[in-house]
Amino acid sequence: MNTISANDFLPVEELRRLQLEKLQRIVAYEYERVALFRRRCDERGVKPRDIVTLKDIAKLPFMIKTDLRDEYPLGLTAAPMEEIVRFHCSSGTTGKPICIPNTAGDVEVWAEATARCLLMFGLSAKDILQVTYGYGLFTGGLGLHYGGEKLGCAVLPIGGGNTDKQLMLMQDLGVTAIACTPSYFLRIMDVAREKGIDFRRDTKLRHGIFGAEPWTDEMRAKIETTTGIVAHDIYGLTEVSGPGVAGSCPYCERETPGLHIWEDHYYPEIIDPDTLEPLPDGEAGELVFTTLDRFGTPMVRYRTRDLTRLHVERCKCGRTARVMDRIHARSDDMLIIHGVNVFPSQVETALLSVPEVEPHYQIIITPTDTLDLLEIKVEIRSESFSDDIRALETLRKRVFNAVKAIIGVSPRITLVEPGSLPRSEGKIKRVIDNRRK
Ligand code: DLL
Repeated sequence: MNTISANDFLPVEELRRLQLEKLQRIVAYEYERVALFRRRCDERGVKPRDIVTLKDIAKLPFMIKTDLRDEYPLGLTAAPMEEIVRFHCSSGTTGKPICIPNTAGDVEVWAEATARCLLMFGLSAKDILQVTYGYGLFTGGLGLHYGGEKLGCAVLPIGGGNTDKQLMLMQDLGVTAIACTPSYFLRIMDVAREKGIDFRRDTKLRHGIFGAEPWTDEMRAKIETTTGIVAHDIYGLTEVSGPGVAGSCPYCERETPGLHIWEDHYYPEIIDPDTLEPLPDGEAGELVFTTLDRFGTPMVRYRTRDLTRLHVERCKCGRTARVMDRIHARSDDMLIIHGVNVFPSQVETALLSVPEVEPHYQIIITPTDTLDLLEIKVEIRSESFSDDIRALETLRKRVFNAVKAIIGVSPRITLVEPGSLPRSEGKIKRVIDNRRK
């Protein structure tokens, strides 16, 4: 057994004991250092000493994304700045991002969790790992980078874009594994086809490490049959660390392989998103995490909004970490486009910054063979409506820039006549996501 994965196989009782110890430690730490958490615990009349069993976690308050936005930038930071070594950020529900400071220990635990995924996928120090996730505030690039290095892989930190160069280096260096969003890999497959590159014949690629956005079993099958690689699913979120919180088990005998959650670091619960009551293993609901080993910004009962189910039965591979279903849906309105988290409210904020357009708009996402198309239809104000094509094109570009600056994804902007978009007397349907059909 590799020392990185020693905790994968802990007997269940030992794992539960370890989790309880760590839970008690992190709750006491958070209570002492984070005012919002302390206030919410006090309002419920719960003290750290009330956490006597793992079930007592249900006494604690939840955290949600808007808490991170409201406490932006550092209100939930528990460690002093001299212990913080890195910030990561992710989209908030409006223009401001959420900000997660990490200590050196947090980065180390996260690298270990990601390395455990890679090891389970079948990678080793012999592999060359091309990291095509974005480097920077997004956790994908640096997360896979540190995880790959921890396992001893030779990491190629190329980041996203420049598909020709991706393929050239993949071939020249004999890359054996690539980590990127599944949608970007489809783009790589397309460019390879145009260039006459056959993955089986012309590359050494064997593993794809895909995540950051939902992807279907059909897409997995298409990738595997076209390229001959094994497509692994890696899951995670910025608030809890980044990629590597869970990974799909290649030994799983289900048709759709489940993902082991590294529960010695990230304690999972499933709750009913309406009643907020905990649900037993086997029932579908919203995934909630408590970070057991993070000290920069610990999260206690963080509501991910991702919908899934924890399996009742243990996995055949012998790992005791519980398994969850792949994530296909969320309980909020967050959209993931090209791996980037986008809230409709951000689009609205951007549109409202352009005085010539009305706050009547529609967001339409359409799958294509490669990257999904994000179209925003927006009505022009009647005073600004004209037949002057040049003026309209200038306005379209301004709207494009305003939206791109906030959401970070390039939309196709379609300006439409005043009054032409549907109106509603009830709840208006602004998002048409054709990927869900
Ligand atoms: O997407 C971290 C990540 C990077 C995961 C690279 C995997 C690979 P955020 O930007 O904070 O972090 O977005 C987190 O993305 O709550 C899910 O809704 C979605 N998501 C992440 N991984 C998967 C996956 C990164 N494998 C949000 N399948 C999460 C489905 C995923 N959805």
